[in-house]
Amino acid sequence: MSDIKTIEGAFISGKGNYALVVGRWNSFVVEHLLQGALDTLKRHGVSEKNISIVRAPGAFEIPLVCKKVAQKGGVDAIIALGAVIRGGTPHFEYVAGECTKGIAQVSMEHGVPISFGVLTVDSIEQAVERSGTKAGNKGEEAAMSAIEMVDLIDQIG
Ligand code: INI
Repeated sequence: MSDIKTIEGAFISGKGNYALVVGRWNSFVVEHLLQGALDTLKRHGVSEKNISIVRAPGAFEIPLVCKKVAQKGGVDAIIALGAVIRGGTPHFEYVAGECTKGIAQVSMEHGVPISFGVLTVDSIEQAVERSGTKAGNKGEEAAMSAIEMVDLIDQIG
């Protein structure tokens, strides 16, 4: 047996208050991410009264919405959901880059875990694959990571 103390998050039933910040763009994909995240939270015992959904116009706005939610308080983790799909112009790079950077910045600034369930993909096909078909569901993965982080942060104290 080892004497090393290991701290790791468990998937404790029902723990924590969660906000899902959801971009409206590409809703045909994002709504599946949202359903996956909600299903995962509920199957891990999180009560509906401890879940809120906040809609943002697009991925570019997600970081500011996360910041306002974090500032208001009362949430243990935020789950950011959206889909940025590459088009024929550099627009994709700016939106995906700012969204990713902004989310990381807000999480560090406020000490609130924000899980990254924003798809950044080259095609609609890749987006569909990652929203509940052959490559899983990024919304579910983001919800799992949020549940784990809530418990981990609680244990670290
Ligand atoms: N927003 C997205 O969430 N996904 C996209 O693929 C996307 N594209 O491709 O343009 C997108 N753009 C909108 C952006 O997030 C802002 O809402 C908009 O620029 C207004 O600020």
